[in-house]
Amino acid sequence: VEASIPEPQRDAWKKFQAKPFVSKDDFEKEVVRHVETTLARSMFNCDETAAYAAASLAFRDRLITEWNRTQQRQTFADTKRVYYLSLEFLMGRALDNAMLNVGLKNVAKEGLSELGFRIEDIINQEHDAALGNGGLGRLAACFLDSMASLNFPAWGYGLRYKYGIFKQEIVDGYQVEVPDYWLDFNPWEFPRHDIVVDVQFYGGVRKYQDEVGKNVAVWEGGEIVKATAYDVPIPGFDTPTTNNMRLWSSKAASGEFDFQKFNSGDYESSVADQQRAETISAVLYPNDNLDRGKELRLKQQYFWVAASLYDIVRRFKKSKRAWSEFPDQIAIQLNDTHPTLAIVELQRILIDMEGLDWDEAWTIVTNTFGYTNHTVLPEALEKWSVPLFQNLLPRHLQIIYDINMFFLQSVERKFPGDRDMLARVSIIEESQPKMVRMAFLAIVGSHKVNGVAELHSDLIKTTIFKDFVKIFGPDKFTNVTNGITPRRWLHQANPRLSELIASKTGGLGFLKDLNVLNELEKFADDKAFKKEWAEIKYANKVRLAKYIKSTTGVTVNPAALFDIQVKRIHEYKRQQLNIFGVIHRYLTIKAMTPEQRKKLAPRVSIFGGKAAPGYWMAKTIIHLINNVGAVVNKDPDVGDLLKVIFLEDYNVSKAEIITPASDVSEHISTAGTEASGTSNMKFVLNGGLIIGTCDGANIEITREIGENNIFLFGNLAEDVEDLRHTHNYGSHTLDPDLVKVFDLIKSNAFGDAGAFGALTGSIEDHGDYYLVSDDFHSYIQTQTLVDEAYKNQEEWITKTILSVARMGFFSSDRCINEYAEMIWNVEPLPVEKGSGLGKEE
Ligand code: GP0
Repeated sequence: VEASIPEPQRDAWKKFQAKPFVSKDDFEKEVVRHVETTLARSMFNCDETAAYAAASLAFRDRLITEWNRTQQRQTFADTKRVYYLSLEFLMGRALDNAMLNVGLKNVAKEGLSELGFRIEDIINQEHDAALGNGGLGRLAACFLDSMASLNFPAWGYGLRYKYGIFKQEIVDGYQVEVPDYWLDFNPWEFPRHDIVVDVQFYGGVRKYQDEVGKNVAVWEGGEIVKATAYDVPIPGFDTPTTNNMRLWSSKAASGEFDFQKFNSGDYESSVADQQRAETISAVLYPNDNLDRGKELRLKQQYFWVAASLYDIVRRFKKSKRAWSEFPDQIAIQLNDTHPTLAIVELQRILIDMEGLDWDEAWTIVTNTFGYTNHTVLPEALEKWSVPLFQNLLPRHLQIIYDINMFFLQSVERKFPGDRDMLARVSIIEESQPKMVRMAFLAIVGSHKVNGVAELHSDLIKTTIFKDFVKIFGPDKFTNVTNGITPRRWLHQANPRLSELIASKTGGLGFLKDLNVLNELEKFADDKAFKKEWAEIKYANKVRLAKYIKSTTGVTVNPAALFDIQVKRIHEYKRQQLNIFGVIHRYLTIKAMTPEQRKKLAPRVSIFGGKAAPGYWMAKTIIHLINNVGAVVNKDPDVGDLLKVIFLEDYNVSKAEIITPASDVSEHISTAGTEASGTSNMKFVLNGGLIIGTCDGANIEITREIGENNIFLFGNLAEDVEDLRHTHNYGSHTLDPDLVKVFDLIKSNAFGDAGAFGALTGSIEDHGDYYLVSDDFHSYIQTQTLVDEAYKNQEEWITKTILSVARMGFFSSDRCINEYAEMIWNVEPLPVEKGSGLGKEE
């Protein structure tokens, strides 16, 4: 309150209020000002980096003005807010997105051109903000875009990693990891040195009864780490709403005990304390769909959760409402189990700090949280050892035990005498050592649990969370099928397609209501339209071909069929199936007569994706892909008929070039393993067909676009268990075509076969857990259908148009509306249009 300017002086403030630029001249003025003052340069030493910096600062000023207004508007309206807690936000680049969302990209383009720069070159200066591993982190980024675009009062909370996901280099066919130091120059964040939260670790708990006989627990001792807030503005598309992503950065608490050490001559150890504290937010763990149980990771989780909740509670307390109104004002969504400690932390704040009764507090807690599950893979389900917890967060462990006790008592009442049930659902696993099962804690502490595609949401109810459906009833479990933001994944990544669609559907409205794409159905057989459509695809392929040439040196023919699989490298995602298929194609081509070869559609198989540094098998797959490429790409018998490319360092900005250039893309996980997939949606939305298994969102994509427009293959999820059983206990004969592929590998055709022994062995000798052999025949057959279909370009183009026309459902706007209605119970805060928005559509 003291910081607020008194009424009589506010006129001066209003008079000199910052005004966001709208015109080209004003933009140029801002750029020049930033070059000449903020950056201390001039027209005589302004390179592209400086121009990028200045252009970004100009847009940042604009965003922050709207950010301020949005925050004031939301505070004033005092309606319910959403907090999206995610340990990953895979944002990619911000400048292009900001320009498009505020509708000033053309202004910037002309302005930059008058100042002597090409906008593409400037955009390309930006370092990706890569604070995520893959789908989960990118989903969080798409959700932020949608929440802002739909005017929801919503914040993202995350960690400000000094190092995002590593940069991948390929050296002699092997993946090498290089640290990604991205904060060198980051104009998109605002350090809030005034917003600092103390976070406690270690120590012990003292319990006593106060004068009135109430049990009191005091967590004391241990050490304090400071969390500083860094804010990143999130602009909505075609709306002034600019939301906030708040990322926390760690620092040692300087003060008494530091000072003591210093005075006692222990300077070195106080510096070491500082460094140890900074380690907390230093690096993103590079695992996708895998839990490693490292202590530092648990420290990260609590650090981020404690700071975020302190911030949320502080904001709530300013409103002076009763605690019981907390869930009416606040919805917190847990992106996977990583932030599950928030449940425990809120309970702790309410009972230990604010003096509420357990039951009263617990009602508030459970009504506040929702939990999103992203996987059924057992190796990805988080568990933390009890001794580790005991040491790091002693009070939280006690509260977890209490939560578990009350929960198990309620189960006992519902299912008297069912000891097995109690053991199965206990939040504490009775292993050696005991483990805290985070997913169970998340379920017990939330009012809704959702999966991310229909099949996945059904699977969690019938497998890993089956007992909880019996306990809480089926209504606690729901589905929100994932989506993607059409702003980044169509408008930004594929501007020409976006423009063509706009010209036929009456403007850019489809970017706000993706179902408008439906209007394209009537052009599916329109000659002229199809021609333009095909030209755009071709141009996007030319762009990718150039990129391939410049990064790998390999020349690919843009008229060939581009077959793309880009995602994290994982056995369950089955890049090995793809590369074995490629080898099979290679064998087929080699056996063909020149006449037969003429009839085959030339193909470029493109791979990209990172392997977790400790995931040996995934690295072996990358190695094999590269070695196959090295042989195939220079085989004169093959020529243009087959090229195999591995694109280094797949990330968001590269995805923006790759996605629009596919003819087919591969989404071929073992049925039942990929929770949703989201790149499948991106590819179809950009006019590519997909080859996929009946898994994740592929199933819903098929339902929407029609089964004639997708190449489905492989065993079904319901048969996977039996097949695995047969592999292990019955007879397991490999597919004969796959045997030929293995024979070629073993003949050292792709370098020393010893390097790939573990990979072929996992299929031949170790049960083929991911059903590569079982699906191989069906996969090869389907690839042949793709070849055939591609020859009929007229039909192919029609299929792609119809598919795009039917993709409206997969907008992340639809997801956010579903979350808002079914889980958060929040309303958007509408804004009058035109307040400071750009003039472009
Ligand atoms: C799921 F469990 N996902 C995990 C994880 O640790 N990391 C991750 O990215 C992904 C799923 O694999 C997904 O199917 C899904 O679409 C995404 O989370 C978002 O829900 C990959 O696309």
